[in-house]
Amino acid sequence: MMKLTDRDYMTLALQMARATAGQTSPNPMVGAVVVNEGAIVGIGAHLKAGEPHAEVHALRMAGERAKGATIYVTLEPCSHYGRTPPCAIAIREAGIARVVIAAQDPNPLVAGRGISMLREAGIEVDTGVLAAEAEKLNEIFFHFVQTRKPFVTIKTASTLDGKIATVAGHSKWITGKEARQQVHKLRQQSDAILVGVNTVLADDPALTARIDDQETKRQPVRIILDSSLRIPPNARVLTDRLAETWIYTTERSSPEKRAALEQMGAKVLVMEGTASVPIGGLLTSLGERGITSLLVEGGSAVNGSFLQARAINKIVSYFSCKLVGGADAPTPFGGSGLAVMNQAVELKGIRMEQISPTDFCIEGYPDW
Ligand code: AOF
Ligand code: ZN
Repeated sequence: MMKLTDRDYMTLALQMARATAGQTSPNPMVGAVVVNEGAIVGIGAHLKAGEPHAEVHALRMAGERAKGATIYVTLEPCSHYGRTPPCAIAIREAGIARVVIAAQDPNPLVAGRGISMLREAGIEVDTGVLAAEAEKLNEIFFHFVQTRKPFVTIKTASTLDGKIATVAGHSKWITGKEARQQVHKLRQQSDAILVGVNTVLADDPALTARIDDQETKRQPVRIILDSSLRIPPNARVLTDRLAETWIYTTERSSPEKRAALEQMGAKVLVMEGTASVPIGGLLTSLGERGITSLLVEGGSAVNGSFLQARAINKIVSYFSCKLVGGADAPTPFGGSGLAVMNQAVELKGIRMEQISPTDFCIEGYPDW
């Protein structure tokens, strides 16, 4: 049989980690593989926050065969007592001889301590195998654990001529079924999803994650920006009870309306000393409430304010090859815009995919 390399085993560990997308927040996705004399004797993934870490599942499966074995882990084994005891100790106690790690854990509680604990125990440690892949996989966790603010993804869907609706305000549908299905997967993998009240007034969206028309088990929190509380009481996000709804408002809104909305089960958060909800303060508040990822679905004004605040980590843009024209038809990013092209925000790490015969997706990371 062909001998597998460190990269091959790490690829397997990364695949298991990737398969848990949308179920581990606020924890990272992590996979582990235990190999003894060329045989895989244990595999595991971290399935859910509060449950055992990937290494523990893999070591339990390996049992006695972990002695003298190599463990491949996509993230540095932890060194702290969190909801579970340190994986570095579990690895030492299991008699593992060598640990191969993809990425270092940026969690300030770990940050290299897991690696030094293992080395102090006389275990051989190699790091950096497929590190870039492992860091990209956990881009949300890496961002949140270092900033305590959610990783912000702006999703847009426009016609080839850059419109998100017609001049008459029609927007159903710009992209086809395949692209819309991808968006539901994005929603399902986000802790929260955000729109402005204008989108609620115009479309009355449910803002839930649906796969094959079925609401998924885990639903993102629905965040509405509504500085004067114009949201109508019969809006779906208030009446359907399919997910939590948090409304960010300002002192301009009436206390009676706030009370009525809370009565309906919504959470109303009032930002003080400001006429509109400030994006920086919003992100701090969401981070404090444990939201690690935020999917912004616009419209134009809301997206424009995230752009103005330079508060975008990733853009996922769908384009459908059709034209609607119209000088007044809205585009994905409103606001005052830039005057000079050489000030444009460029994206890096671009990925492009054709989703269907007519639809494309381009994603990238603003280089602020
Ligand atoms: C690992 N393996 O599979 C995961 C790790 O609250 P706890 O005890 O689950 O700890 C969560 C932290 O542990 C998390 O923030 C991250 O630093 C690390 N996650 N570490 O060794 C794993 N999921
Ligand atoms: Zn751990």
